[in-house]
Amino acid sequence: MKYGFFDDNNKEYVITTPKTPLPWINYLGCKDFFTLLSNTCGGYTFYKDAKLLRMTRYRYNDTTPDTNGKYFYIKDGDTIWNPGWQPTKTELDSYECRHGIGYSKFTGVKNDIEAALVTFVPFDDPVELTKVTLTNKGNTKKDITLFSYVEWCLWNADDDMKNYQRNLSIGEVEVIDSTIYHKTEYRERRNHYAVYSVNAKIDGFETSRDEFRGAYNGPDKPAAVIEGKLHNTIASGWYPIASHQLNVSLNPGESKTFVFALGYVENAEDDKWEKPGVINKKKATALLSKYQTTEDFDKAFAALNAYWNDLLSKFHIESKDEHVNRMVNIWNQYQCMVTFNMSRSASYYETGIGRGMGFRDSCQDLLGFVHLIPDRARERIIDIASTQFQDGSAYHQYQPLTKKGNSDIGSGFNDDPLWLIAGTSAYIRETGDTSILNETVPYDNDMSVATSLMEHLKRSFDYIVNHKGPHDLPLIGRADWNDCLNLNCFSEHPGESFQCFGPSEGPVAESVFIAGMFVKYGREYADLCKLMGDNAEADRALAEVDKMIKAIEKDGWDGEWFVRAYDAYSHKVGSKECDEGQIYIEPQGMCVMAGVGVEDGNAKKALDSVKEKLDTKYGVMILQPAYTRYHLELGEITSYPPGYKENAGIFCHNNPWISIAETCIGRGDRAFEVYKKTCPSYIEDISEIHRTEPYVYSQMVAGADAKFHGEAKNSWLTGTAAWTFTNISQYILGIYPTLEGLSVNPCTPAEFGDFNVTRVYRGVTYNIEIKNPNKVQKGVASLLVDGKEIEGNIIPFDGSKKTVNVVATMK
Ligand code: BGC
Ligand code: IFM
Repeated sequence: MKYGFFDDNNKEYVITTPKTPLPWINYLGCKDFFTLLSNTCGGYTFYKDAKLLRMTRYRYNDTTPDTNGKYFYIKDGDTIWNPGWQPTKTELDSYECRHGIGYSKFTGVKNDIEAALVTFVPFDDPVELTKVTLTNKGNTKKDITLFSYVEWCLWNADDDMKNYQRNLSIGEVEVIDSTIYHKTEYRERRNHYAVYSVNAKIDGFETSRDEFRGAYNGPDKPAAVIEGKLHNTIASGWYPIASHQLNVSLNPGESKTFVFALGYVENAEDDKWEKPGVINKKKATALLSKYQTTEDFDKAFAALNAYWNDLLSKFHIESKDEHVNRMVNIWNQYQCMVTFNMSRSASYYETGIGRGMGFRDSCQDLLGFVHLIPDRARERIIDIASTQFQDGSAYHQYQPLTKKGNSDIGSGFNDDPLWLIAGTSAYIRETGDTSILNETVPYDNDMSVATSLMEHLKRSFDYIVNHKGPHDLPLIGRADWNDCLNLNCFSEHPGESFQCFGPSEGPVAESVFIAGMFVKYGREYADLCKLMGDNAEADRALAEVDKMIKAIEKDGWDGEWFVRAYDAYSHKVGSKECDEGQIYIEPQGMCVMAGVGVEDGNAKKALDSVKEKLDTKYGVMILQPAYTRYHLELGEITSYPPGYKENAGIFCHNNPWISIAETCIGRGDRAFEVYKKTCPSYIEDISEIHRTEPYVYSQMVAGADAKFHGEAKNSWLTGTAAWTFTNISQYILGIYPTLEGLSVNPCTPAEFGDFNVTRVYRGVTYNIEIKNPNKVQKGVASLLVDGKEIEGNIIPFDGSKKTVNVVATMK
């Protein structure tokens, strides 16, 4: 069952009922100012950091879900309603929500009044703009009242939820003409405030939530809206809000348009006060003056669309598969941008107050983002590397505003260092910009101990070399990619997941997954060394990689698949010797992607085992059989009920690893089968089972052991976005950036047919035509570059050209 449809021409998903199984959201904002916005107008806004600079309030675990947002109420006689249905939930005569790329549109109709909202964040200003157009579709004159509504968050979203004894006394607002200022905390050391304004003379305002709603009403029955009149109260403490009242008369067929602006303003220290105690509002006035008319709004909206069209044109496919076209050209790339911006901080499943930027997460997000805006990827790599420790290990997370490592979580996840190599290598393969390797980058943000980025990568590499266990495999530390595989955490408090009460790094527990990573990214590190002319270091690295391959072959192979790990007692994890958790997905994907077992047939065996033991119709599960009880020696992974999350859920993130691994052994049919199973567009028809948004990936789909097999959770902020884009664009479609130039080597299903890709690479546009006359799955018979046949798959980069025309014919 569907709750809407894709409108590919407009790059939108059109939701046709507000009653989606879960809130289906969109992200507004490209850089610093962000809004999460659901299909019923729920959500919140923040500047840079969802924890520290939260502008509007959201309510977690609320009994009526998703009832705080930026709402517009309309009072039409005795009827009060919202164009996005929530929070009054007055039945609408018609409803539509269009989530587009960086914007959303809502159209609600009730009793002949149509209210159309368009909302977005211009790409270069910290402001959310909403154009509200009210139209009288009937035959009689209408006198209605429009009310806006936002509830301010008192900036630090964490404190805002907990520190009532203080917070209920600190709220401060000011109203000048049609602009409502939220000034809470400005009087101390803060330098920022928020504004909510409309480009028309208002008929009233409200800044006290209790006045607006009535002390015991919910947002569905606000007393002032029912009364039809705001009380012009200036809030003092309690719960400050911002609401405008506009009385609107509409003749039959007439429309009126208003532009609302919700902005963030930051004053420099010496520019904070106009006179003692009076906030300097110059910047706010300047910001708002840019968006005073419908024309201003339309111009900024057109600029945003042009910006996105340009970004998305960097990779464009035309094939006969509409799902692939749509996901590759629009939604997958869009989600990559969102994950790049948010890491794992703010979604409808991440509160924005817990995790900030993940070290491994952000490094992986780069893989799907780097082709879009390489300069931002460059800056991000430096930020991430700046949180690394001198021994090569890393803070697991850092805060987006301060860019400092999060010491509450600390370090000890032994895969983290290698992801820095992965991200940097992807950046250099994309851009050819080796100057980044010479950048001076601090450790733990301390410039006095800075080195080149290249040295950071060496320390990443050597962290693994220097932390091996009894089988010469990498020590796992607190966990590897699988945060919940806590082999050194003998928790005395089993309920308290993720807290490592034992030693953070035991000398015994080892990870075959990190071993696979080391082979893959160790080779990429060696390639970078060679590129920088350090052949001796490259040889040393490759020798270490060889040792690791031998260790995997000796103790990381279980006969039919790769072992997952060794626990702190040196017992195998993910082996046929185990009662539960006999096979895990991660080492099968990572080791084969690294090329381990490809020659001797073990790769094929491992992937066949994955198909036989882990596959379901909704995707490949992370492990089987599911753990039915808590295992102290395995940690949090066994705390989940069978079929959920890391305990045998379908973790979408590592499905593309299997798909990529299949392309490494040339099985395009199977690679694509795996791709399809979790691909949102392919499963749109089962939205009632899947439940999360059909236009983006979710982190997890419940596995075969779960009660709700096929139900997804945790949409948007997942490494799945970057890895599926990497998989489809670089491995299945086969357009892979190497250090020397673009490689063309597709691995598609036999029936996929011919296709064309436009790829902007280092400023050059490649028009690539791929023909598959004999319906093979892999192998390029001839590669014509601007009419000339070349040897091999790599088109040597030539920056003097503007466009390059390529014809690849498969065998
Ligand atoms: C996992 C969660 C786990 C968390 C630990 C995440 O990466 O997906 O399942 O609870 O780490 O806090
Ligand atoms: O690898 C992690 C990631 O860092 C956060 N989400 C879950 C993954 C698997 O545990």
